[in-house]
Amino acid sequence: MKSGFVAVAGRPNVGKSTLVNALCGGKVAIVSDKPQTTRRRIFGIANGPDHQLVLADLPGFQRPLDELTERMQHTVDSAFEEVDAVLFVLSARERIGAGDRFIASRVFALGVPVVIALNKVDRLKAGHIAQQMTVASRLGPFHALHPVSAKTGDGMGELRDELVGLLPEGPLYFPEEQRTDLSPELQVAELIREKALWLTRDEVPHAVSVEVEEVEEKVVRASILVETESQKQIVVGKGGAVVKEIGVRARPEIEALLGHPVFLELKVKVRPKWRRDASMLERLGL
Ligand SMILES: Nc1nc2c(ncn2[C@@H]2O[C@H](COP(=O)(O)OP(=O)(O)O)[C@@H](O)[C@H]2O)c(=O)[nH]1
Ligand SMILES: [Mg+2]
Repeated sequence: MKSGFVAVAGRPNVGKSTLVNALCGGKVAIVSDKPQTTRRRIFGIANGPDHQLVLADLPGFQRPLDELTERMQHTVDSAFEEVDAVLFVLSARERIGAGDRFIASRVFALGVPVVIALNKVDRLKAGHIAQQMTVASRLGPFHALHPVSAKTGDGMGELRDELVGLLPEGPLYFPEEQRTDLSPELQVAELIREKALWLTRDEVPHAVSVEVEEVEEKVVRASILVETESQKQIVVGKGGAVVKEIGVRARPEIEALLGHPVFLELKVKVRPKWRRDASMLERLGL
């Protein structure tokens, strides 16, 4: 039995969470086109007949701006302390530049094998992919470099085999049927937040958090927290249209997660400066 931990690093939006989901064969981490979607460390667990690969999906490296981002950066730093390998994700669709080199300087200093995944190669021309692979290969002494598409699944089998090959002999860290370390309540909260992220923009996504109050047999009660009255108006929408749409999109996924139908009761609440409030962050599990 081979088992171990692999930290996932890379700039915001390169597809880290999408990759973790693809490797785990199901949704463990929420995905959006907004930066800072991933706020906490999430373990995605990929089980095979002879292995357990635990992937740590992480917030992006960033300069801390407030208590929330400070905690996020601490999460990232401590996650790298004891891993068997790093999966360094790049986007083939964007220029590989200073942001990637900054992360490279950190991951190549860890002293564990670094596997580079050049993601988002779907619909890119072979020449363009080759060019990006050359640029990627200059980032540091990588162990392997895989062009992949987390979206189409292209190259993912090879990437998974590569990572499993780097794991030591070890025990099962999680029960085989478990795909993430998040509690059902936190998974529900994340699913709701994902829908809120897709339906809002500008500063609103950064100001949104979700607190699940109750997961009962038939009812899930949750609050969407924002920082100001005007953000609340946006998230509620005209005649409640936006919060309703969040519910319409989140409910089927919550039902799939819990395995039964539920009534989803969503409220939108103003919690001024929750991102700077240590006790609020504790309550949200951040
Ligand atoms: N075309 C394409 N888009 C992708 C791929 N992987 C992720 N994305 C998109 O990139 C955006 C950011 O993905 P996400 O996983 O949240 O990135 P993260 O911030 O690195 O975790 C989302 O809109 C994804 O749908 C891919 O392989 N191909
Ligand atoms: Mg993410």
